Amino acid sequence: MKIKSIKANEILASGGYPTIEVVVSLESDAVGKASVPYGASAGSHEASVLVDGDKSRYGGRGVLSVCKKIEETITPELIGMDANDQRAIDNKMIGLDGTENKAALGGNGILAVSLAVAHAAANEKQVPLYQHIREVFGLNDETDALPNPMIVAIEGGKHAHETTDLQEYCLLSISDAGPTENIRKGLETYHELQKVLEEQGLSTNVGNEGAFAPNGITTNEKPLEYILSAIERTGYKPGEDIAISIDAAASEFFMDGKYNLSIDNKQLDSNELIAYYESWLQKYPIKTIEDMLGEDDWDAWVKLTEVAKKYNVENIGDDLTVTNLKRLQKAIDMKAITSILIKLNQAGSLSETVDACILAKENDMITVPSHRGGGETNDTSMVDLAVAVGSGYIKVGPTRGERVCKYNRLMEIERMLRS
Ligand code: 2PG
Ligand code: MG
Repeated sequence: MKIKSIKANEILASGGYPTIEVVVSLESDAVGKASVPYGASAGSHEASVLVDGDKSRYGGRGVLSVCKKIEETITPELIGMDANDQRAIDNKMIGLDGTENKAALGGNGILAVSLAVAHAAANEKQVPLYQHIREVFGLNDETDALPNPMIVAIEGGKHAHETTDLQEYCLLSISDAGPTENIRKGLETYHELQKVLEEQGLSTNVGNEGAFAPNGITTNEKPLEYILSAIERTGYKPGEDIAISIDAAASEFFMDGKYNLSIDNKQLDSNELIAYYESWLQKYPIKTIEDMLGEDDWDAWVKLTEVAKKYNVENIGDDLTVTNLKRLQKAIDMKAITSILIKLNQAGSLSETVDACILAKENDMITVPSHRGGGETNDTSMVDLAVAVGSGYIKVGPTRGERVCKYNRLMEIERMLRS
């Protein structure tokens, strides 16, 4: 399984800006290809997304210089290495980069190579990627319980204009029927939501992630009402078949020491915001909440976890923990979260991402691999990762090719496992 060649290409992500695709070929002629996404509301502690900065191309957001670094700096070191030894490959690149956040070679460049190597090795072995990941990282005890869909239904924040301050309101489709059926139930509810919004005179144009992004929505609570109504109208049991999850992406509306909920006309401190959220937990079938507080507001996170526990709600860290072992360990030590969002490109390599998932599971957390809001690609590695590590959910938007390919991959895996 020796690596023979590595090619890096500038391709387009769903946001219309470039990203990186890498093709790895082995001496056996097995080939692996992977591409990486970028976020719209990226946390400031994530692995770097390196771009050219050359304003004459894509406003500075080209990635040709990153492709060059892959071919000139990474490739010569990786040629001849064993593609099955994912940890050695990732450690080599981490060492070559030498910075805390992969600022030298780019988290985007390193991750694209890391994933393409994994795909090449899986192809060589003729096993699905999730099985290869299990084998490489010793995850063979994982059961075949598959993740359920967390379907973004209404989006605002940085993902759309003139909508909610909070970023995402999702349908958590959790019946015990398995992901294919749960995807169906979630999408039926999403389509009913369209009618609910139309009856309210709201537009049903979609945002970055292919979810509704209605302009002129009057409060940050309204989406919860609309979604609950859609669940009821579809005939599913709120909280049993379909629950609600929220991702506030609160760092985006934290300014000058206050959380600025502009459409509610409220400027709240952490305690007031937690009390406001608690009123929602009392009223709606909410099962998970994510990034409800700023990415460095640690003490408030601890308080929110205590509140969430009263309602059996999982408190998920995303910008807080950025799929980073050190920040996850801090969150564990402080009891700041109960579950964690997982994004491969926050970590910047497959090995580090799997390690974060393992640490989370050891601490009884649910892991939730997620798409990105800014620019996604048709790469579905995050789904195989979710299956490999036994994640509880995957978070993905409901429409658009780069989103539904993730659900299609999950359904394909379910068919493979059940046949
Ligand atoms: C999030 C993600 C994906 P972004 O915050 O969870 O939904 O958004 O990629 O913009 O950070
Ligand atoms: Mg988030």
